[in-house]
Amino acid sequence: MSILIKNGQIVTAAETYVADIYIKEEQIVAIGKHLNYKAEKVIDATGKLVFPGGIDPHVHLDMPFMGTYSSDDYETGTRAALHGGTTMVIDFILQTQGDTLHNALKTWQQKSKDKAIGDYSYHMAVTDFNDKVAKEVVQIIEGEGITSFKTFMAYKGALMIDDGQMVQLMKVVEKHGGLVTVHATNGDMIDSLIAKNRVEGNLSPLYHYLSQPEVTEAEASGRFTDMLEYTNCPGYIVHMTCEGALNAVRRSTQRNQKVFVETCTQYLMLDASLYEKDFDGAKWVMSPPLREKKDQEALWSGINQGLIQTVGTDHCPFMWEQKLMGKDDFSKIPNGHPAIEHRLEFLYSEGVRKGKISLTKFVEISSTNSAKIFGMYPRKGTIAIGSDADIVIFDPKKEHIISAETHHMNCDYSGYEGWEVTGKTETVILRGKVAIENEECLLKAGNGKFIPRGKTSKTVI
Ligand code: DUC
Ligand code: ZN
Ligand code: ZN
Ligand code: ZN
Repeated sequence: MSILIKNGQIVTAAETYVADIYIKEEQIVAIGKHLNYKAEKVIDATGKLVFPGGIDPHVHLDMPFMGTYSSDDYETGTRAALHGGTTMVIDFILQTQGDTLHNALKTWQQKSKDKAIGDYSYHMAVTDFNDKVAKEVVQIIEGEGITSFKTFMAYKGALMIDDGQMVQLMKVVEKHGGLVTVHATNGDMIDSLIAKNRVEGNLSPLYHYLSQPEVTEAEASGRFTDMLEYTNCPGYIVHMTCEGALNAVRRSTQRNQKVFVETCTQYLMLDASLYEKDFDGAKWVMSPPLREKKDQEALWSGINQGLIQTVGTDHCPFMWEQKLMGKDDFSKIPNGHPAIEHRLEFLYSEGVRKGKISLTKFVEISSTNSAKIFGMYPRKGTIAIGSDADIVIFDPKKEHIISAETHHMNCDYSGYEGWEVTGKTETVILRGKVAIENEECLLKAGNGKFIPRGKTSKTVI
Protein backbone atom coordinates (compact mmCIF):
# COMPACT_ATOMS: atom_id res chain seq x y z
CA MET A 1 0.00 0.00 0.00
CA SER A 2 1.19 3.54 -0.72
CA ILE A 3 -0.33 6.77 0.57
CA LEU A 4 0.37 10.40 -0.31
CA ILE A 5 -0.76 13.02 2.22
CA LYS A 6 -0.91 16.41 0.52
CA ASN A 7 -0.53 19.91 1.94
CA GLY A 8 -0.98 19.23 5.63
CA GLN A 9 0.59 21.31 8.38
CA ILE A 10 3.14 18.82 9.71
CA VAL A 11 3.92 19.17 13.40
CA THR A 12 6.80 17.47 15.19
CA ALA A 13 8.35 18.12 18.60
CA ALA A 14 10.85 20.39 16.85
CA GLU A 15 8.97 22.34 14.18
CA THR A 16 5.89 22.89 12.07
CA TYR A 17 5.71 23.38 8.28
CA VAL A 18 3.43 22.65 5.33
CA ALA A 19 4.51 19.71 3.15
CA ASP A 20 3.48 16.39 1.61
CA ILE A 21 4.28 12.95 3.04
CA TYR A 22 4.74 9.82 0.96
CA ILE A 23 4.24 6.46 2.68
CA LYS A 24 5.15 3.09 1.23
CA GLU A 25 4.41 -0.15 3.10
CA GLU A 26 4.95 0.56 6.82
CA GLN A 27 7.22 3.59 6.67
CA ILE A 28 7.56 7.23 5.71
CA VAL A 29 9.63 7.36 2.55
CA ALA A 30 9.61 11.03 1.55
CA ILE A 31 8.63 14.44 2.94
CA GLY A 32 8.65 17.56 0.78
CA LYS A 33 6.77 20.20 -1.15
CA HIS A 34 4.81 19.12 -4.23
CA LEU A 35 5.81 15.45 -4.09
CA ASN A 36 4.59 13.69 -7.22
CA TYR A 37 4.76 10.03 -6.34
CA LYS A 38 1.99 7.83 -7.74
CA ALA A 39 0.12 6.53 -4.70
CA GLU A 40 -2.77 4.11 -4.29
CA LYS A 41 -4.42 6.57 -1.94
CA VAL A 42 -4.15 10.36 -1.88
CA ILE A 43 -5.37 12.35 1.14
CA ASP A 44 -5.87 16.10 0.86
CA ALA A 45 -4.84 17.48 4.27
CA THR A 46 -5.16 21.18 3.40
CA GLY A 47 -6.03 23.09 6.58
CA LYS A 48 -5.38 20.04 8.76
CA LEU A 49 -2.66 19.29 11.27
CA VAL A 50 -0.54 16.21 10.59
CA PHE A 51 1.33 14.87 13.60
CA PRO A 52 2.88 11.60 14.83
CA GLY A 53 0.51 8.97 16.22
CA GLY A 54 0.02 9.40 19.94
CA ILE A 55 1.81 7.12 22.39
CA ASP A 56 0.00 6.58 25.68
CA PRO A 57 2.67 5.49 28.17
CA HIS A 58 0.18 4.43 30.85
CA VAL A 59 -2.84 2.18 30.30
CA HIS A 60 -4.37 -0.84 32.06
CA LEU A 61 -6.14 -3.24 29.68
CA ASP A 62 -7.90 -6.36 30.93
CA MET A 63 -6.14 -5.93 34.28
CA PRO A 64 -7.09 -7.91 37.38
CA PHE A 65 -7.55 -5.30 40.11
CA MET A 66 -9.56 -4.94 43.34
CA GLY A 67 -11.52 -8.14 42.79
CA THR A 68 -12.45 -7.48 39.15
CA TYR A 69 -10.95 -6.67 35.72
CA SER A 70 -10.65 -3.34 33.91
CA SER A 71 -13.40 -3.36 31.29
CA ASP A 72 -11.41 -2.62 28.11
CA ASP A 73 -9.38 -5.50 26.73
CA TYR A 74 -6.66 -5.22 24.08
CA GLU A 75 -9.20 -5.15 21.28
CA THR A 76 -11.67 -2.58 22.60
CA GLY A 77 -8.94 -0.54 24.30
CA THR A 78 -6.58 -0.18 21.36
CA ARG A 79 -9.56 0.45 19.04
CA ALA A 80 -10.75 3.33 21.23
CA ALA A 81 -7.17 4.62 21.39
CA LEU A 82 -6.95 4.65 17.58
CA HIS A 83 -10.24 6.57 17.32
CA GLY A 84 -8.55 9.33 19.28
CA GLY A 85 -5.24 9.20 17.38
CA THR A 86 -3.22 7.09 19.82
CA THR A 87 -1.46 4.46 17.71
CA MET A 88 0.56 2.86 20.47
CA VAL A 89 0.03 2.15 24.17
CA ILE A 90 2.28 0.84 26.93
CA ASP A 91 0.33 -1.45 29.24
CA PHE A 92 1.39 -2.86 32.62
CA ILE A 93 2.18 -6.51 33.27
CA LEU A 94 1.50 -7.28 36.95
CA GLN A 95 3.68 -9.91 38.62
CA THR A 96 1.63 -11.96 41.10
CA GLN A 97 3.41 -11.78 44.46
CA GLY A 98 5.25 -15.09 45.01
CA ASP A 99 5.24 -15.92 41.28
CA THR A 100 7.73 -15.21 38.48
CA LEU A 101 7.95 -12.29 36.05
CA HIS A 102 8.02 -14.74 33.15
CA ASN A 103 4.67 -16.27 34.13
CA ALA A 104 3.17 -12.79 34.24
CA LEU A 105 4.71 -12.00 30.85
CA LYS A 106 3.07 -15.12 29.36
CA THR A 107 -0.31 -14.12 30.77
CA TRP A 108 -0.09 -10.67 29.17
CA GLN A 109 1.16 -12.07 25.86
CA GLN A 110 -2.03 -14.17 25.79
CA LYS A 111 -4.18 -11.12 26.53
CA SER A 112 -2.67 -9.10 23.68
CA LYS A 113 -1.84 -11.64 20.99
CA ASP A 114 -4.53 -11.81 18.27
CA LYS A 115 -6.46 -9.05 20.06
CA ALA A 116 -4.53 -5.79 19.82
CA ILE A 117 -5.53 -3.55 16.91
CA GLY A 118 -2.97 -0.83 17.66
CA ASP A 119 0.70 -1.26 18.57
CA TYR A 120 1.74 -1.92 22.14
CA SER A 121 4.50 -2.61 24.60
CA TYR A 122 4.56 -3.46 28.30
CA HIS A 123 6.06 -2.09 31.48
CA MET A 124 6.90 -4.97 33.82
CA ALA A 125 5.52 -4.34 37.32
CA VAL A 126 7.76 -5.92 39.94
CA THR A 127 5.53 -6.55 42.96
CA ASP A 128 7.84 -8.98 44.75
CA PHE A 129 11.62 -8.69 44.55
CA ASN A 130 14.31 -11.24 45.49
CA ASP A 131 17.49 -12.73 43.98
CA LYS A 132 15.54 -14.94 41.57
CA VAL A 133 13.50 -12.01 40.32
CA ALA A 134 16.74 -10.01 39.90
CA LYS A 135 17.94 -12.63 37.38
CA GLU A 136 14.63 -12.43 35.54
CA VAL A 137 14.92 -8.63 35.33
CA VAL A 138 18.21 -9.02 33.46
CA GLN A 139 16.72 -11.63 31.10
CA ILE A 140 13.75 -9.42 30.39
CA ILE A 141 15.89 -6.39 29.54
CA GLU A 142 18.31 -8.37 27.39
CA GLY A 143 15.91 -10.81 25.76
CA GLU A 144 12.36 -9.48 25.70
CA GLY A 145 12.66 -5.85 24.65
CA ILE A 146 11.05 -4.69 27.91
CA THR A 147 13.25 -2.12 29.61
CA SER A 148 10.98 -0.32 32.11
CA PHE A 149 10.12 -1.77 35.52
CA LYS A 150 7.12 -0.44 37.42
CA THR A 151 7.02 -0.32 41.18
CA PHE A 152 4.29 0.56 43.66
CA MET A 153 4.96 2.39 46.92
CA ALA A 154 1.29 1.75 47.84
CA TYR A 155 -1.25 -1.13 47.68
CA LYS A 156 0.46 -3.14 50.44
CA GLY A 157 -0.23 -6.86 50.33
CA ALA A 158 -0.96 -6.86 46.60
CA LEU A 159 1.46 -4.68 44.66
CA MET A 160 3.74 -2.74 47.02
CA ILE A 161 7.44 -3.47 47.50
CA ASP A 162 9.38 -2.06 50.46
CA ASP A 163 12.24 0.44 50.25
CA GLY A 164 14.90 -2.27 50.62
CA GLN A 165 13.51 -4.15 47.63
CA MET A 166 13.23 -0.87 45.71
CA VAL A 167 16.92 -0.03 46.18
CA GLN A 168 18.00 -3.55 45.19
CA LEU A 169 15.81 -3.44 42.08
CA MET A 170 17.21 -0.02 41.12
CA LYS A 171 20.77 -1.34 41.34
CA VAL A 172 20.04 -4.23 38.95
CA VAL A 173 18.04 -2.12 36.53
CA GLU A 174 20.71 0.61 36.46
CA LYS A 175 23.47 -1.90 35.77
CA HIS A 176 21.63 -3.34 32.76
CA GLY A 177 20.35 -0.15 31.15
CA GLY A 178 16.71 -0.10 32.20
CA LEU A 179 14.41 2.41 33.88
CA VAL A 180 12.48 2.15 37.17
CA THR A 181 9.03 3.69 37.11
CA VAL A 182 6.89 4.28 40.15
CA HIS A 183 3.42 4.83 41.54
CA ALA A 184 4.71 7.21 44.20
CA THR A 185 2.34 7.50 47.14
CA ASN A 186 2.97 6.55 50.77
CA GLY A 187 0.99 3.31 51.14
CA ASP A 188 1.23 3.07 54.94
CA MET A 189 -0.07 6.60 55.49
CA ILE A 190 -2.92 6.01 53.05
CA ASP A 191 -3.87 2.65 54.58
CA SER A 192 -4.05 4.20 58.05
CA LEU A 193 -6.24 7.08 56.83
CA ILE A 194 -8.55 4.64 55.01
CA ALA A 195 -8.85 2.51 58.17
CA LYS A 196 -9.60 5.57 60.31
CA ASN A 197 -12.30 6.81 57.92
CA ARG A 198 -13.95 3.41 57.78
CA VAL A 199 -14.03 3.13 61.59
CA GLU A 200 -15.60 6.58 61.79
CA GLY A 201 -18.26 5.64 59.21
CA ASN A 202 -16.92 8.02 56.55
CA LEU A 203 -17.71 5.79 53.59
CA SER A 204 -18.57 7.98 50.58
CA PRO A 205 -16.22 8.57 47.60
CA LEU A 206 -15.18 11.92 49.12
CA TYR A 207 -13.21 9.94 51.71
CA HIS A 208 -11.20 8.22 48.98
CA TYR A 209 -9.87 11.69 48.23
CA LEU A 210 -9.43 12.66 51.88
CA SER A 211 -7.47 9.44 52.55
CA GLN A 212 -4.78 10.37 50.00
CA PRO A 213 -3.72 13.95 50.80
CA GLU A 214 -1.04 15.70 48.76
CA VAL A 215 1.65 14.98 51.35
CA THR A 216 1.34 11.21 50.71
CA GLU A 217 2.41 11.80 47.11
CA ALA A 218 5.00 14.50 47.81
CA GLU A 219 6.71 12.38 50.46
CA ALA A 220 6.88 9.24 48.31
CA SER A 221 8.08 11.18 45.26
CA GLY A 222 10.91 12.71 47.30
CA ARG A 223 11.82 9.33 48.81
CA PHE A 224 11.87 7.74 45.35
CA THR A 225 14.17 10.43 43.92
CA ASP A 226 16.49 10.07 46.94
CA MET A 227 16.74 6.33 46.30
CA LEU A 228 17.45 7.04 42.63
CA GLU A 229 20.25 9.38 43.60
CA TYR A 230 21.71 6.75 45.94
CA THR A 231 21.65 4.05 43.22
CA ASN A 232 22.38 6.34 40.23
CA CYS A 233 19.39 4.76 38.49
CA PRO A 234 17.23 6.73 36.01
CA GLY A 235 13.60 6.93 37.11
CA TYR A 236 10.14 7.87 35.89
CA ILE A 237 7.27 8.92 38.14
CA VAL A 238 3.87 7.98 36.71
CA HIS A 239 0.62 9.95 37.04
CA MET A 240 1.92 12.94 39.00
CA THR A 241 -0.97 15.03 40.28
CA CYS A 242 0.28 17.83 42.51
CA GLU A 243 2.56 20.74 43.27
CA GLY A 244 4.19 19.05 46.29
CA ALA A 245 5.35 16.04 44.25
CA LEU A 246 6.57 18.31 41.47
CA ASN A 247 8.64 20.28 43.96
CA ALA A 248 10.33 17.04 45.07
CA VAL A 249 11.38 16.47 41.46
CA ARG A 250 12.45 20.10 41.11
CA ARG A 251 14.84 19.55 44.03
CA SER A 252 16.24 16.41 42.42
CA THR A 253 16.86 18.18 39.12
CA GLN A 254 18.87 20.78 41.05
CA ARG A 255 21.19 17.87 41.89
CA ASN A 256 21.34 17.24 38.10
CA GLN A 257 19.43 13.97 38.46
CA LYS A 258 17.51 12.42 35.58
CA VAL A 259 13.98 11.88 36.81
CA PHE A 260 11.27 11.79 34.16
CA VAL A 261 7.70 12.74 35.07
CA GLU A 262 4.33 11.82 33.59
CA THR A 263 1.03 13.45 34.39
CA CYS A 264 -2.40 12.49 33.04
CA THR A 265 -5.11 14.45 31.26
CA GLN A 266 -7.54 14.17 34.18
CA TYR A 267 -5.15 15.90 36.58
CA LEU A 268 -4.79 18.80 34.12
CA MET A 269 -8.56 19.17 33.59
CA LEU A 270 -10.58 18.01 36.61
CA ASP A 271 -10.48 18.82 40.31
CA ALA A 272 -11.54 17.31 43.62
CA SER A 273 -14.85 19.22 43.82
CA LEU A 274 -16.24 16.27 41.77
CA TYR A 275 -16.01 14.08 44.88
CA GLU A 276 -18.71 16.15 46.55
CA LYS A 277 -21.42 14.62 44.32
CA ASP A 278 -22.22 11.70 46.66
CA PHE A 279 -21.82 8.30 44.98
CA ASP A 280 -21.56 9.88 41.52
CA GLY A 281 -18.05 10.82 42.67
CA ALA A 282 -17.13 7.14 42.18
CA LYS A 283 -16.65 7.97 38.48
CA TRP A 284 -13.45 9.74 39.45
CA VAL A 285 -12.25 7.38 42.17
CA MET A 286 -8.72 6.73 40.99
CA SER A 287 -5.34 6.72 42.67
CA PRO A 288 -3.92 9.22 43.18
CA PRO A 289 -7.17 11.22 43.35
CA LEU A 290 -7.98 14.45 41.54
CA ARG A 291 -6.45 17.48 43.28
CA GLU A 292 -7.00 21.24 43.44
CA LYS A 293 -7.06 24.00 40.82
CA LYS A 294 -3.65 25.22 42.03
CA ASP A 295 -2.22 21.80 41.18
CA GLN A 296 -3.54 22.01 37.62
CA GLU A 297 -1.65 25.28 37.20
CA ALA A 298 1.50 23.72 38.69
CA LEU A 299 1.26 20.78 36.27
CA TRP A 300 0.78 22.95 33.17
CA SER A 301 3.75 25.05 34.18
CA GLY A 302 5.75 21.89 34.97
CA ILE A 303 5.13 20.82 31.36
CA ASN A 304 6.38 24.13 30.03
CA GLN A 305 9.41 24.11 32.32
CA GLY A 306 10.37 20.65 31.03
CA LEU A 307 9.95 19.06 34.47
CA ILE A 308 7.07 16.95 33.14
CA GLN A 309 7.86 15.19 29.88
CA THR A 310 4.83 13.00 29.14
CA VAL A 311 1.05 12.99 29.49
CA GLY A 312 -0.65 9.60 29.71
CA THR A 313 -4.12 8.56 30.83
CA ASP A 314 -3.81 5.76 33.42
CA HIS A 315 -6.78 4.41 31.47
CA CYS A 316 -8.36 1.85 33.81
CA PRO A 317 -12.09 1.75 33.07
CA PHE A 318 -14.77 -0.02 35.08
CA MET A 319 -18.45 -0.35 34.26
CA TRP A 320 -20.84 1.43 36.58
CA GLU A 321 -21.92 -1.96 37.91
CA GLN A 322 -18.30 -2.59 38.92
CA LYS A 323 -18.07 0.82 40.60
CA LEU A 324 -21.15 -0.16 42.62
CA MET A 325 -19.02 -2.80 44.38
CA GLY A 326 -18.08 0.13 46.63
CA LYS A 327 -21.50 1.72 47.09
CA ASP A 328 -21.32 1.27 50.85
CA ASP A 329 -17.55 1.65 51.23
CA PHE A 330 -15.27 3.90 49.15
CA SER A 331 -12.32 1.53 49.73
CA LYS A 332 -14.07 -1.13 47.62
CA ILE A 333 -14.66 1.09 44.57
CA PRO A 334 -12.36 -0.18 41.79
CA ASN A 335 -9.83 2.62 41.15
CA GLY A 336 -9.65 4.08 37.67
CA HIS A 337 -11.58 5.79 34.88
CA PRO A 338 -11.95 5.58 31.08
CA ALA A 339 -9.60 7.97 29.24
CA ILE A 340 -7.58 6.27 26.49
CA GLU A 341 -9.65 7.76 23.65
CA HIS A 342 -9.55 11.49 24.20
CA ARG A 343 -6.03 12.31 25.39
CA LEU A 344 -4.93 14.05 22.17
CA GLU A 345 -8.19 15.94 21.71
CA PHE A 346 -8.14 17.09 25.34
CA LEU A 347 -4.50 18.19 25.19
CA TYR A 348 -5.19 20.08 21.98
CA SER A 349 -8.45 21.67 23.10
CA GLU A 350 -7.50 22.49 26.70
CA GLY A 351 -3.78 22.99 26.10
CA VAL A 352 -3.04 24.36 22.63
CA ARG A 353 -6.35 26.16 21.97
CA LYS A 354 -6.36 27.79 25.39
CA GLY A 355 -2.79 29.00 24.97
CA LYS A 356 -1.29 26.84 27.72
CA ILE A 357 1.13 24.91 25.49
CA SER A 358 2.56 25.28 21.98
CA LEU A 359 1.82 22.91 19.11
CA THR A 360 5.33 21.46 19.21
CA LYS A 361 5.06 20.92 23.00
CA PHE A 362 1.75 19.13 22.35
CA VAL A 363 3.55 16.63 20.10
CA GLU A 364 6.44 16.31 22.54
CA ILE A 365 4.26 15.35 25.52
CA SER A 366 1.75 13.21 23.63
CA SER A 367 4.19 11.16 21.54
CA THR A 368 7.86 12.08 21.05
CA ASN A 369 9.06 12.07 24.65
CA SER A 370 7.48 8.69 25.41
CA ALA A 371 9.23 7.24 22.34
CA LYS A 372 12.55 8.71 23.50
CA ILE A 373 12.29 7.80 27.19
CA PHE A 374 11.07 4.27 26.51
CA GLY A 375 13.58 3.38 23.79
CA MET A 376 11.51 3.52 20.58
CA TYR A 377 12.77 6.72 18.95
CA PRO A 378 12.94 7.46 16.01
CA ARG A 379 10.98 4.39 14.90
CA LYS A 380 8.03 5.83 16.84
CA GLY A 381 7.23 9.35 18.05
CA THR A 382 8.03 11.52 15.05
CA ILE A 383 7.38 12.24 11.41
CA ALA A 384 10.66 11.57 9.64
CA ILE A 385 11.99 9.57 6.70
CA GLY A 386 12.40 5.98 7.84
CA SER A 387 10.04 6.25 10.83
CA ASP A 388 6.97 4.04 11.10
CA ALA A 389 4.10 5.70 9.27
CA ASP A 390 1.99 6.30 12.40
CA ILE A 391 0.21 9.52 11.52
CA VAL A 392 -2.79 11.53 12.69
CA ILE A 393 -4.63 13.92 10.40
CA PHE A 394 -6.43 16.27 12.76
CA ASP A 395 -9.10 18.89 12.10
CA PRO A 396 -8.17 21.75 14.44
CA LYS A 397 -11.52 23.52 14.08
CA LYS A 398 -14.05 20.73 14.40
CA GLU A 399 -16.16 20.99 17.55
CA HIS A 400 -17.63 17.96 19.26
CA ILE A 401 -19.06 16.90 22.59
CA ILE A 402 -17.74 14.04 24.70
CA SER A 403 -20.32 11.44 25.67
CA ALA A 404 -20.53 7.78 26.69
CA GLU A 405 -23.13 7.48 23.92
CA THR A 406 -20.52 8.09 21.24
CA HIS A 407 -17.18 7.06 22.72
CA HIS A 408 -15.60 3.75 21.73
CA MET A 409 -14.31 2.67 25.14
CA ASN A 410 -16.02 -0.30 26.76
CA CYS A 411 -17.44 1.76 29.60
CA ASP A 412 -21.02 2.87 30.18
CA TYR A 413 -20.20 6.31 31.55
CA SER A 414 -17.79 9.14 30.80
CA GLY A 415 -16.01 11.27 33.35
CA TYR A 416 -16.36 14.14 30.83
CA GLU A 417 -20.03 13.83 29.77
CA GLY A 418 -21.02 17.00 27.87
CA TRP A 419 -17.48 18.41 27.70
CA GLU A 420 -17.08 20.64 24.60
CA VAL A 421 -13.92 19.98 22.63
CA THR A 422 -12.48 21.90 19.69
CA GLY A 423 -10.29 19.78 17.41
CA LYS A 424 -10.93 16.23 16.26
CA THR A 425 -8.93 13.23 15.09
CA GLU A 426 -10.02 12.66 11.51
CA THR A 427 -7.81 10.06 9.83
CA VAL A 428 -5.32 7.77 11.55
CA ILE A 429 -2.61 5.77 9.83
CA LEU A 430 -0.84 2.94 11.65
CA ARG A 431 2.33 1.54 10.06
CA GLY A 432 1.12 2.62 6.62
CA LYS A 433 -2.44 1.29 6.93
CA VAL A 434 -5.50 3.49 7.29
CA ALA A 435 -6.81 2.65 10.76
CA ILE A 436 -9.50 5.30 11.23
CA GLU A 437 -11.49 7.03 8.49
CA ASN A 438 -14.99 8.53 8.58
CA GLU A 439 -15.30 7.61 12.28
CA GLU A 440 -14.77 3.93 11.49
CA CYS A 441 -11.99 1.59 12.50
CA LEU A 442 -10.80 -0.27 9.39
CA LEU A 443 -8.27 -2.54 11.11
CA LYS A 444 -9.03 -5.84 12.80
CA ALA A 445 -7.92 -7.54 16.00
CA GLY A 446 -4.45 -8.97 15.57
CA ASN A 447 -3.15 -6.05 13.51
CA GLY A 448 -1.33 -4.52 16.51
CA LYS A 449 2.35 -5.39 16.93
CA PHE A 450 4.42 -5.76 20.06
CA ILE A 451 7.19 -3.16 19.74
CA PRO A 452 10.46 -4.25 21.37
CA ARG A 453 12.20 -1.38 23.12
CA GLY A 454 15.83 -0.39 23.53
CA LYS A 455 17.79 0.45 26.66
CA THR A 456 17.37 3.70 28.54
CA SER A 457 19.61 6.66 27.93
CA LYS A 458 19.84 9.26 30.69
CA THR A 459 20.70 11.91 28.09
CA VAL A 460 17.94 11.16 25.61
CA ILE A 461 15.98 14.32 26.40
N1 DUC B 1 -4.56 3.79 39.96
C1 DUC B 1 -5.76 3.67 39.42
O1 DUC B 1 -6.57 4.57 39.58
N2 DUC B 1 -6.04 2.57 38.71
C2 DUC B 1 -5.11 1.56 38.42
C3 DUC B 1 -3.92 1.56 39.26
C4 DUC B 1 -3.64 2.84 39.92
O2 DUC B 1 -2.58 3.04 40.45
ZN1 ZN C 1 -14.04 9.46 19.05
ZN1 ZN D 1 -0.74 4.03 39.79
ZN1 ZN E 1 -1.85 3.04 36.47
